Amino acid sequence: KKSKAYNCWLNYENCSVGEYQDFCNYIKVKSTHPIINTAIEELKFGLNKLMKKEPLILNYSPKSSYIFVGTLEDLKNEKLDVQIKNEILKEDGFAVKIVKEGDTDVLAIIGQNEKGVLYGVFYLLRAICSGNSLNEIEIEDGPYNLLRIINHWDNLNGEIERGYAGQSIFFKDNKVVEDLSRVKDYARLLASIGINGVVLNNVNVHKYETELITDKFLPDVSRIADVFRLYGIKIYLSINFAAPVEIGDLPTADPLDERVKKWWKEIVENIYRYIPDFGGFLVKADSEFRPGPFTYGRNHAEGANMLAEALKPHGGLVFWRAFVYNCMVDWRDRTQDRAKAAYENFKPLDGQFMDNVVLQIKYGPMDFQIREPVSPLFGAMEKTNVALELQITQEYTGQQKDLCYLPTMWKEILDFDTYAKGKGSTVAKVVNGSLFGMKYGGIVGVSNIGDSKSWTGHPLAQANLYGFGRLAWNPLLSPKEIAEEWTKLTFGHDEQVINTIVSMLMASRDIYEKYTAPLGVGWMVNPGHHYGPNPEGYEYSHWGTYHYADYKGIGVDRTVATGTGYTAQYKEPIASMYENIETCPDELLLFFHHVPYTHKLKSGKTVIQHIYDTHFEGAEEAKGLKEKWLTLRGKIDEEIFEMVLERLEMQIKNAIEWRDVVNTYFYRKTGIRDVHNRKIYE
Ligand code: GCW
Repeated sequence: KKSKAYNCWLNYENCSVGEYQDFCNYIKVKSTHPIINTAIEELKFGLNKLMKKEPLILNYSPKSSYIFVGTLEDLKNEKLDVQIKNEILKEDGFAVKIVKEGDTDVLAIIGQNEKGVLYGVFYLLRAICSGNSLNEIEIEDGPYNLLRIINHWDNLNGEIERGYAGQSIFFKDNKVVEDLSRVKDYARLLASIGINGVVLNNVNVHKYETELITDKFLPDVSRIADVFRLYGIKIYLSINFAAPVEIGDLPTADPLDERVKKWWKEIVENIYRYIPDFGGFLVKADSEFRPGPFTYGRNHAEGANMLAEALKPHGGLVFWRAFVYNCMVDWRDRTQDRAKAAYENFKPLDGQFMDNVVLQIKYGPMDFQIREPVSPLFGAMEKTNVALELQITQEYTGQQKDLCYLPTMWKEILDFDTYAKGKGSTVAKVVNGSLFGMKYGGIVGVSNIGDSKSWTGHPLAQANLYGFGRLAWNPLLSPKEIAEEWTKLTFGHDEQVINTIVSMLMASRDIYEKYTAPLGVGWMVNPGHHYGPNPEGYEYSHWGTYHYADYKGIGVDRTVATGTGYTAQYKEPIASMYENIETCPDELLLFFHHVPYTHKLKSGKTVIQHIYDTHFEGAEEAKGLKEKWLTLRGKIDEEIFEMVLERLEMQIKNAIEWRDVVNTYFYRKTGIRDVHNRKIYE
């Protein structure tokens, strides 16, 4: 039996059809398109749960009110006076309107295409379950981003790199799983939040995974594609750049070699025989020991374009990752700065990528830390399609043991002004292609799901997947309204439940940041698995991730004046804001500057006192999360309650560990006491 946690925000349990009742007895639909069938199936399922009665599906107009479901095209044969203005004209858009047919009121769900219809259905169900009144139901809505994609770091043996919620739902024992019913349930969840693409396998493409693009696996991969297709989701595969050598019989994978080009063309043609709407490839090249064009003295545009050429005739895309840096740095060499790498590698190539290449850029210049500045590459690539890569899985943000609601962070990133074309050049506008008039753009998130009961391990981490989809659809939404929406859909309408959970979610990122990483310092984690404190875990390593704490000071000088010069990668006035210690925001101070512990922050506190205070506060606030949660006992599903409680307890332990390790570390470094004389181990 599936637990309640399994149904996530699609449980339709805590609400009723209310004032929508009159419309809900009949559904009229004429199209038999597979995705419209899915939309009808979902509408029927949802309404049945809400009304405790199945609506009737008709292909003609009944005498009483009904719901009409169809595309703009389908509408042409109807006598419904639906006035549509703008938004719906966007690909995947939809409108919901209340219109008349003679004397009959009709609730019309109209999609720009079939996917739009499906999104319109999910919108209606969401609106009903959020308790939105009929007066407010009318909408014309279209996605802000064309590409709304989830990346899975799943391996064929079932393991998930950086997965904290069980094993892969796609793969097991080096095969695609037989029973794909869970994949269908996943597709439902994704479609309900507007996701339209999924990369099935890890960007680190190992031995077996290299063969996913061959006859050996394609029959099974296409079974997965069949499931997703019904929900309007395209599948993509991560590829191994050295595949022509590793699984072909070529002596080289040089992207300019004719044999290599031909090899990839044939591979691609074969894929499209199995999967006619295949999305394309995701590539991690020349990064963390993965092969790439550098081996052959070629640049990344040459590498990406070779694949793009093979995919182009079929309408496929290449997502090419910008996560390219030297991971064999000598820590003694202070001129080296990992933060500069993506920009240095890709900025010179702007304008050289084919128009079906999308450069996939991690949000920050380092690697998914709880606090980083936004990558200066956004806004710097003016002639290249770009996508923003976010990490929904909580590698560095608590690993789904600690609560960390990420939309608050993501919103800051999306709102960040690059000034690429003057004020208002936000990351949101860069990545949806509108700022520079690019053809493709979007938002990509690394998945946080696995085969655990609740999908996400921590049931409240479902809010991150939900929030990711909602922001990819519409970056103008606020993290708070997303949290409220998710909480209502998941837990119902009890005011206390909503207020408590929303306040926990909204505070969680700050709390996590407080007890882990002060002032923009990252990487004080245990090497390898990346959970728990280890202030010097990466300090003398080759990965290029340092904070340079000594007894006098801490932070990385990335200024032009005296440091690595990273700040120059930003446009003005951002470059100067970070360069100048007076204007650099406190929360990123140590990312940009090396300062003595007695340096006064804008808050008036010294750096050392800030470190102590935030660590004591963070650990207390972690305890507070549990206190809050305890007030909900009996008000929400018992099993979910216990699952969350168990994790909040782990979080408290973790927070205390962080507090004491970090405080002691800096006390020993500085010999400076906490002004409040709290317990710091010596
Ligand atoms: O953050 C690092 C992770 C790796 C990951 C890599 C990447 C998939 O620790 O596990 O590899 O980033 O994004 O390629």
